Amino acid sequence: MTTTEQAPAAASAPDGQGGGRRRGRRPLAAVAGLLSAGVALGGAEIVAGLIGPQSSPVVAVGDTVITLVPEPVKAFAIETFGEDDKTALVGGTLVLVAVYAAVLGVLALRRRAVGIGGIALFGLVGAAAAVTGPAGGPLDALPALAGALMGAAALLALLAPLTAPATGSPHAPADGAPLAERLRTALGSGDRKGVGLDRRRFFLTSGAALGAALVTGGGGRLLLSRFDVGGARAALTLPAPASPAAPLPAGADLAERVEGLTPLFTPNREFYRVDTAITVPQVDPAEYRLTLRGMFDAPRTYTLDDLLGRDDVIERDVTLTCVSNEVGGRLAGTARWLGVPLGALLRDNGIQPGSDQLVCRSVDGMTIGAPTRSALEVEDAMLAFGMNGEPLPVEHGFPVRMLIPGLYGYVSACKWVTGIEAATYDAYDAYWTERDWAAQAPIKLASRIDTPAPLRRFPAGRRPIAGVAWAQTRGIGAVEVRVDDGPWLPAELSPQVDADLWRQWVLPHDFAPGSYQLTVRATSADGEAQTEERAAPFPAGSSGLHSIRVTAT
Ligand SMILES: Nc1nc2c(c(=O)[nH]1)N[C@H]1C(S)=C(S)[C@@H](COP(=O)(O)O)O[C@H]1N2
Ligand SMILES: [Mo]
Repeated sequence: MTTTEQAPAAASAPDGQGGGRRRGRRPLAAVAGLLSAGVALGGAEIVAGLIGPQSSPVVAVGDTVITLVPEPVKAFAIETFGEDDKTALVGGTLVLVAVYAAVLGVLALRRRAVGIGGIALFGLVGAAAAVTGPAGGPLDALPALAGALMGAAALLALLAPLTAPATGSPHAPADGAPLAERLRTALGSGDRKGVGLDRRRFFLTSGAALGAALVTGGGGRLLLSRFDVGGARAALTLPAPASPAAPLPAGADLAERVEGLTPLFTPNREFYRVDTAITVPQVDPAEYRLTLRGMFDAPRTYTLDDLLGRDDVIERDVTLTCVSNEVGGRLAGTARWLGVPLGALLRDNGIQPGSDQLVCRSVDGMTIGAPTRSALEVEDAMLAFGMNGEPLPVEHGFPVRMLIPGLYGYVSACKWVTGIEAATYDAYDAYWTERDWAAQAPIKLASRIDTPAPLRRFPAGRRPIAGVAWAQTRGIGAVEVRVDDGPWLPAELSPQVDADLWRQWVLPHDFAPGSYQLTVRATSADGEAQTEERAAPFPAGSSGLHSIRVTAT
């Protein structure tokens, strides 16, 4: 494309010094760029609202970015922002988009083609991300493309008042003029005062663009909310377990008497969440299918009712842990889960002995590779549909997720699971394996101090040191605490009811005024002592003792 219109004065004053009436055009052009991006995003959202959530370029691009960002960046994001990693990613992406749009606006002031080209590129990236997404189809290109068109139109309309021809240059492009110029002229053919900068018209157009962006964006979100499955989830009735969880003795939860100690069960709303989904996948329970394939004699497909209606439903207390959990970290939680025993279901379908890996697929395209052997042999491995007495929360995998006690979530706990393929490790690398995390990863024995908090100052006197420790499938045998270089002192433990459930520990201690280093270590019920050796979460989970400094005053 060729250069489009340029006001004569501006041509000789490339830095915007073309006289008072034109001063401040660049900031306005940047605003024009921003508003055009808003119109593009809003326009895309409202079209996506008609087609479906998978077609929203905003979401699709975010998901693609998550898939593409290198592991160290992802690890940094999870470490730094924790649960808010996705908010941070969306925020960061929006900042980038804003900078891109503002720069485009300024460039387009002089060369419309650059602006239009930049927006087209923006649209193509969005369309490509949506079409190639896990639930994407050709139709899903529409929102991004429509949004780009609207954004381009907005840009031309917004720039027109900034580059109205100077006095004595009646503007009438010939039929052969570049398309962008003719479009611009058509869109910007308002009152021409013969000055280079028509602020009034710019602000009117800006107001219209902002309104359009907000209305289409909000409307799109509203339309998309009809895909939410919260209502269907609330309407779901869970079956009673054929095999209930082991009963907990009264007073089992030490947090009832120790302030600051993690409760035995993590409320669903506080349960940590780690996944790569920008928007939480919405799976309609009526449409839900779990398809088994691969190395089975007679693989079946199950509806949710098939699973809910089985007569072997189990209820178990299991602590789930993320491989990204640092020593002393919070990426672990406990729930009472309800579901179908995984081993029984696999055997029902005639799982073949040659399979050593189950490739679990979720609606969002995630693949999680779990060891077939653990799925068959770990007691309490299950396909869960209930969590702490409720249907699985949507963000924790509604309607069905997998759980294999003793394995980190990334190699066992596939959320929104819709496919289980019996395969081999040789034949397939799952998502995290491709990113160099260990293909197999048992949860490491760990203990954590919850109270006092690190670096806390508190009045001298007697107070409890307390926390949690876990060694799923084996159970915790003992927890000991050391104050500075003193002896290891045994802590009191919450009752052992299920080896897959963490144990709380508490040790009251008399603190004289001073500064102390507190360290905790656990021993599993089968006699393994927690290692002092430090390991980072990558590639197979952190290790080392949790040690904190506190001050009694
Ligand atoms: N579909 C899907 N399932 C997933 C993940 C994911 O990104 N997508 N993350 C896994 C990881 S790394 C962990 S630690 C657990 C976390 O489960 P939670 O979010 O319910 O705590 O889910 C696992 N299942
Ligand atoms: Mo994880």
